[in-house]
Amino acid sequence: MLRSGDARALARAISTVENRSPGWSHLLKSLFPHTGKARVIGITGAPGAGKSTLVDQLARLYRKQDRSLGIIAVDPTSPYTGGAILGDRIRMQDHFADPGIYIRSMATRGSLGGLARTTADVATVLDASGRDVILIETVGVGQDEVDIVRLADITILILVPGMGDDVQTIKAGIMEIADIFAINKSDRDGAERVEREIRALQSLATRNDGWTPPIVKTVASEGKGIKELAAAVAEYESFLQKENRALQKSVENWRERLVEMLRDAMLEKARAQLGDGNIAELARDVAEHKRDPYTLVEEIAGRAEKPGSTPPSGGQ
Ligand SMILES: Nc1nc2c(ncn2[C@@H]2O[C@H](COP(=O)(O)OP(=O)(O)OP(=O)(O)O)[C@@H](O)[C@H]2O)c(=O)[nH]1
Ligand SMILES: [Mg+2]
Repeated sequence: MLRSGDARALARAISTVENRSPGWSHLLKSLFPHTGKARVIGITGAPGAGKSTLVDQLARLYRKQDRSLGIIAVDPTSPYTGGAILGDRIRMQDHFADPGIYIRSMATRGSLGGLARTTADVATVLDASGRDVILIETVGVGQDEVDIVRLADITILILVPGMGDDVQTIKAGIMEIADIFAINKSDRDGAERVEREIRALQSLATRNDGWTPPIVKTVASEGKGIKELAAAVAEYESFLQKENRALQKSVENWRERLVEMLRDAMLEKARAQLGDGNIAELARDVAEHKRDPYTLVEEIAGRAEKPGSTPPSGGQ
């Protein structure tokens, strides 16, 4: 059902992994062999940069090429634009009647298992359902967002003119992650300046893979520059196809994600050993110097390895 692209089956599967309902891990295990075919495009940028508008335009273009889409909007409610989800809904309403597009908003910060992991799992479900392209919209600021970007085969970083020294303040990490720059709201003054700043930064450091991220000017609200942006995406796609780069990138992404998944799993085991009350008790012991934290952590980690063991007791 899911793999035939049925929208209701898809919604059910996504809810299952999102809420960690019974069977979620079995579901993901059975879906994984059917993944890896979708092209995952991350679209990131400051609140209000025009991410949703751009996603909407890209979606339109890809639909014209008869490619099916999954769209994940990660945490679109920012403190700056409170009504963003509603706005997104209205804007994307055109697509609602189109079974070739499935849109999911993930609005809860600190959702079960962490935002990045849940987003990864939702993307897995969409991929297995046979979507050709998955667009992930995320505000590019925190660590979670950087992690989400790691899911993507291709990352588009949106900058807008008139944000002063925006480019300088963008974290180096985010800058490195951008495969393509879009200067949106290019109908405003200052687009050239932003472009010059990006070029200046690019001249300072070359990427290991030798790719120089192209810079595309867009006016998403008017649909301008979208074709050029899609062309830049296609160009990067063909760059990735050469010399096994797609696989290399995927290996790098999985290295991070595996560590992340392991950390979560280990922590869950340790937590199960402890219980919430107990950790407060132990924290008190350490604060009062009744115990040293190094031995304590070794003990807990050791116990988590052996199922059925008892949690360490509080101090005397
Ligand atoms: N002038 C101008 N306005 C634009 C352009 N693109 C988007 N906008 C407007 O900018 C506002 C924010 O656009 P969104 O697409 O919601 O931005 P966003 O980055 O998704 O916002 P959040 O999800 O809240 O972070 C909307 O009012 C858009 O109509 C553009 O190219 N030029
Ligand atoms: Mg948005």
